[in-house]
Amino acid sequence: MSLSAEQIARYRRDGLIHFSSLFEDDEIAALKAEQARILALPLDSHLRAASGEFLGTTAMDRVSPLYARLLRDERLLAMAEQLIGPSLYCHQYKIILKQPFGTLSLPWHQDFGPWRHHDGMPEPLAISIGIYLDEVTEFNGPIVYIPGSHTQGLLEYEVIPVPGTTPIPSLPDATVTRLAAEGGLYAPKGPAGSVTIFDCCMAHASGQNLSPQPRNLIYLSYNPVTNAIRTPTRPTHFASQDFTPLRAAPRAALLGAGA
Ligand SMILES: O=C(O)CCC(=O)C(=O)O
Repeated sequence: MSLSAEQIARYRRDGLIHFSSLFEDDEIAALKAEQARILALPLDSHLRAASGEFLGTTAMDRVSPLYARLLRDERLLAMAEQLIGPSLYCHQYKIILKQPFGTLSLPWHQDFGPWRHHDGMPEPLAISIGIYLDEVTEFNGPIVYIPGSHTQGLLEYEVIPVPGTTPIPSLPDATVTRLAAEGGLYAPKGPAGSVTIFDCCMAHASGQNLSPQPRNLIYLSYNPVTNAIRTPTRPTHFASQDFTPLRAAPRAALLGAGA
């Protein structure tokens, strides 16, 4: 799958692009079944709140051939290469779980904040791709973005603790107020299988899931090998140190070889 010139121009302007139903129902069903299997494994790479609430998991490619293939899926990798160039590796791979009536909320931040602060990523060249495992509605804690905020580069931040994960360099209210006055707020909603691609300097946040429905999302973050992290301080399941470039696998391969 490749992006049109118009889509690329929109991405450069807004810092994100959203596709409804990019993945088929059978692909999402397989990824959800495999997610349940991964979450049942006793792994240090899981993310949990002190209360025991399950918040997510990371580095799924280490324990799941299906999730390893997803990283190489030509639909994702081809679009990423159009946007940030060839020779990409995966810096971070995670599933964020928003349980029904769950407490997880994420403060306003740019992904490049933690990647620079904790991992020593040199330049803000990476992108993230969110894949919806569930329908995302206004009720179950959608991510809220500020279109155009990526053009500001890395903004001044305050590092604040967040349950279940490493502290997040977060944007002060005054910064968010200014950015939102310029770009507005945008929360892409859509069925399972939808995909949002966003720049690592995009300001975003999300609130709690108020609904009885889960909101589980896969995130994979591609970074050029030439921009590999220099001074990692976190375990590798938060910030990979395998800088081998990913080679695209055909779409049919995703479900072709079993879990
Ligand atoms: O899934 C979400 O609601 C937000 C996740 C996020 O912003 C992050 O993990 O950096």
